[in-house]
Amino acid sequence: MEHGAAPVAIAKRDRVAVITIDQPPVNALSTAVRAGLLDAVRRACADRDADALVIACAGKTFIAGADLAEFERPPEAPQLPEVTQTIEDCAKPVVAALFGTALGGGFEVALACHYRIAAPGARVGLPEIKLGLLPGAGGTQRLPRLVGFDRALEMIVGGEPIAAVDALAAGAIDEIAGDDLVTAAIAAARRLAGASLPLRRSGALPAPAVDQELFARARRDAARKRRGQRAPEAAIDALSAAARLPFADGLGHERALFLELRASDEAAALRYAFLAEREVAKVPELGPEVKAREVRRAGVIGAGTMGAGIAMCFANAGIPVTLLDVDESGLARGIESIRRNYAASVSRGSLAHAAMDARVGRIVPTLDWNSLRDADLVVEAAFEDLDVKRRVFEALDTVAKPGAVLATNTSYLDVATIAGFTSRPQDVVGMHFFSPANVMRLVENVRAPATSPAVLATAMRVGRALGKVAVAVAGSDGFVGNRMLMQRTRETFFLLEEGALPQDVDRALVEFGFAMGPFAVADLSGLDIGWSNRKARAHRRPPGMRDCNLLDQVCERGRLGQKTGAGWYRYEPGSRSPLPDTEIEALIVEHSHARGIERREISAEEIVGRCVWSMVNEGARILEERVAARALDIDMVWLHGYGFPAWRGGPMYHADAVGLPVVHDAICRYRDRFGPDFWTPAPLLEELARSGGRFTRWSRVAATVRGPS
Ligand code: T1G
Repeated sequence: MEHGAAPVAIAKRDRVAVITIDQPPVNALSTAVRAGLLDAVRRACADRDADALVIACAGKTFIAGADLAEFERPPEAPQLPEVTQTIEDCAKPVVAALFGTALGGGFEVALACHYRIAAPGARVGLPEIKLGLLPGAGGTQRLPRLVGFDRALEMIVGGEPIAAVDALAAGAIDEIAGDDLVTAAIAAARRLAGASLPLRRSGALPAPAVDQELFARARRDAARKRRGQRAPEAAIDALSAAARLPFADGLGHERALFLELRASDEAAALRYAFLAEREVAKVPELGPEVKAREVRRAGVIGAGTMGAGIAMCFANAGIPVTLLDVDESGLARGIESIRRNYAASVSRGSLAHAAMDARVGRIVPTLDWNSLRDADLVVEAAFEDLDVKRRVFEALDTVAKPGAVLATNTSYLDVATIAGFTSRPQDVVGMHFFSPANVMRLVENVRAPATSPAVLATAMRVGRALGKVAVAVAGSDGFVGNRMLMQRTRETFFLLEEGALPQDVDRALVEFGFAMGPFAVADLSGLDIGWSNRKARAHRRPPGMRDCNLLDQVCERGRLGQKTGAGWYRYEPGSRSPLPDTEIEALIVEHSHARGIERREISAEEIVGRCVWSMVNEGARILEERVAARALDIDMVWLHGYGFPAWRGGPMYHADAVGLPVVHDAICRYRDRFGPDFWTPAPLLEELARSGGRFTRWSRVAATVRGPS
């Protein structure tokens, strides 16, 4: 589209007015697009030489929704409901030509049209819930009239787009086109104009009969799955209004709920998270001159849980991968776990059998190091021991081709040291995946001092190609995620010895919004991981510094979590539900007594405060030390790797939203109570709290994603 050109154009074909929106990158419904579309529809409706209208888009997708950039200011006229109502009321047939992703307001425009035709690969949906919103231009009123309330609840409260073929089966669209979508849309418009097909206005259709119990069930589900979030409840409210109220009243009810959510902190945080997920891919230090290397073939060393999961990531992305292990039975176990994983997806219906075969076919198991000769990138996922890493990278250095990127999946060891085991440290980078690697979306890409910009750029691009949220960080003990996690873990143990129990800490953090509490998560992944880490780090603890060894005591009793039937909780045979255990309570109370600690009632507020602010304070240090360049890098690590609630934006965004002076004061109170060892405010936090600054607006490079207003 020519710069400054109107984003909406009309062209007549065969007496059909074809209205084309052209607003890269995703034809978002900016004020200019809404105004242009409204004007075009009005003109075409009044045009004697046009018998029908087609609404189409140029570029890579049909309208992908409202323009999120406009949400920082009050809604401007014309508002979308005026546009959709004008389309629906048009006396001439209006056909929507859908391709790419017709989402949110874009799909609401389509629902207001009299006929929807889609390209075979199109996807349609109302994902507003993921942005803390609900459809605000008729989606909750028109969709159930087309697909029924069951499906409408699933699409709106679930927020997942559906494929064209499913949308056709559900009645959300009317036809799937062949190759030429716009021509097929014009043909449909002509048919409608020729009155050979009934003109259907979705708003005029009767709302299907529905048992209100359906909405009650949906509310219970939302309260369980989306605790603390307002949007799901509001969406269900709007849908139940569609069942009870006349169309126009339902629209009014929907709009009022939409405007309430539009102004909410939850929506602002989710918008930040959406834009930050895109911004995190743009690493400030990697200018356009830095070219990533091509990765057509990959290698993975180590067929254990992580290695097998990483190999699946490459296979899922269509990249052939050689999976090497030094142990034949280990390799066999790895391949077997991969097959089992895919078979489970096939039996759940989330993967076709043919796709499973194709993916398994892309993974080539081997015991022969020479098989890695052709790999453009190799990820090492061997046992977390420096000596093992040395042997692996020395061997890899002899077989990998020049220019290959050598990545290590270490989660705690120093990437620079590992790079030093090779003759090409500039080609070594950390790619820290999270377990299960084929599920967790986060990859921390760790640059060591010698890592070349092209190698970091390659790791970033591969991360995106694997469908991951790749975050560039610098080497540091625990990188970003684990470094902050260590602060929280420390506080959770101190809280136990001061008066809390595992279920108290977990309940408080779950109420705060985490999917699971730290003690339940530890039991799930196995306490021996944390225990061996504690032992490996014992020599680093300064003498006299407060330490709590409750984890050691629990593990020494053979309680390693779910896999041993007991850890911080006990588990009934075959059950994963954590049950408070009197044996653990007795152990903790005895421990406090032995330490001369008088146990006290600890509020959920204190539990959350100490767990979250200890992380935020460390996050400030991470920014000061350039381990992360921006607050959004830290927030994306925690949203996509550690289950921080997205509707709070991330730890750094959350601190900004609460107010840094408040956070600073809380940390000072903890310092005064527990001492400066762990609770000295980071200089950056002090400076920003004093100057009225914000983490999300602070970075050594200009901030591009706005924090809380
Ligand atoms: N508004 C503004 N910018 C947007 C945008 C939007 N809705 N969607 C994407 N972008 C930008 C994005 O930031 C990036 O910018 C570029 O487009 C490419 O995006 C009234 C209120 C469409 C599936 O939730 O899910 O309608 O980084 O990297 O992987 O009821 O973007 O290049 O500068 O993601 O190909 C509902 C959101 C809005 C859809 C494309 N709509 N978008 O994915 O590219 S609420 C959504 C997406 C609403 C109404 C309500 C995806 C995509 P930059 P990308 P992609």
